[in-house]
Amino acid sequence: MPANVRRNQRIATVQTIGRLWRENVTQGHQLDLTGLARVYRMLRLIRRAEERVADIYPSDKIKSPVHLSIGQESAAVGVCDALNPEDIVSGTYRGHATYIAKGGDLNAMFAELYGKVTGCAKGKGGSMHLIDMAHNVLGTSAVVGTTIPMGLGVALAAKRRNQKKVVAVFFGDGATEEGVFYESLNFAALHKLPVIFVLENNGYAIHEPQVKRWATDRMCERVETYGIPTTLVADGDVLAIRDASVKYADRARRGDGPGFIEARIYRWREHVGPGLDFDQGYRSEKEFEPWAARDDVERIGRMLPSDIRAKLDREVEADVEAAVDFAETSAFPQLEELYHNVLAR
Ligand SMILES: Cc1ncc(C[n+]2csc(CCOP(=O)(O)OP(=O)(O)O)c2C)c(N)n1
Ligand SMILES: [Mg+2]
Repeated sequence: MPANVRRNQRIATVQTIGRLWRENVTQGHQLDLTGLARVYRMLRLIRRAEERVADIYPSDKIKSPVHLSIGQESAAVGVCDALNPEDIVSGTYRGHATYIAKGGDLNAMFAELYGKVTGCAKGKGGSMHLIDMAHNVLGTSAVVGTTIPMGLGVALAAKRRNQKKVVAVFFGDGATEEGVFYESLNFAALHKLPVIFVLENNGYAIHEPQVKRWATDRMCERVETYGIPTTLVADGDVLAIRDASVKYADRARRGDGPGFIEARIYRWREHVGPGLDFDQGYRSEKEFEPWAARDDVERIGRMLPSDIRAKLDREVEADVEAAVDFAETSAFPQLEELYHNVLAR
């Protein structure tokens, strides 16, 4: 092929990708008042639950390390609000938000963090290993990237059984550097699996910024080449994330295969632990300011009539305090629990 034809083809490809890219930048969408109230309540519940975790943490009553999603709630809430109860989520060690947004039992989550026998993993898993199969929360994992293929396996089973279930697979920007991420994209696209890939892009893998790890930040373009439609939500808008999730859940249920959402969001607290870490030198408070100013918990809260918002806030406080009480008053596991639900050869 002559060089000028090859060059023109290359330009056409770049232009097509550019157009797709622009179309995928969503603008934010409307919900009725009931829907807004539901979304706000969930955002607020996750925020307050994690703020309580952060308060309690220094007392050493919480026995496991905690990776908080404070500031990142919109990804889990936007996606899970678009799912049905029988749909499934596969999440990461930064999984409190995913677990709560999918309807995971809050009492059992707090009890798990306290290491109590009433915890969702009987006190043996801690914060990074939340599970609630009654609400279709698959077990989360500390091993980066692993819950992507696990989610795909469940999606493959659901498809073979013709169950019309959708699996939302959550992962961080660091997880996209694992080879299994790309294998999973290809496998899901090839077999038209009912998956929503949800990249929670907070710009960091521990302390390493994305600019030092990725040659370009155009992840959606890369994913499009697998034949998967994508949506970039560059400001983490919960309503735009919800809208994309509705679209991809419908598509997946029709049998047309996976969709991909990149939600750019910001982790407000340290990578692991309850504190702020702007004194660590790897990121600046200035970078955080615009994210704090457009906090979705506040933004969505302001869309509600103040009496409705106040009532929801009271309910949330009661739910969180009940969960803390439940954890505090539950028993630790008996010693023999060490031998239950353990695989040994
Ligand atoms: C396979 C594997 N490699 C490395 C680690 C160490 N590790 C723990 S968290 C993390 C960063 C992951 O970053 P990202 O996926 O962006 O998630 P985030 O913590 O930002 O939510 C790494 C490398 C791990 N747990 N598992
Ligand atoms: Mg990250």
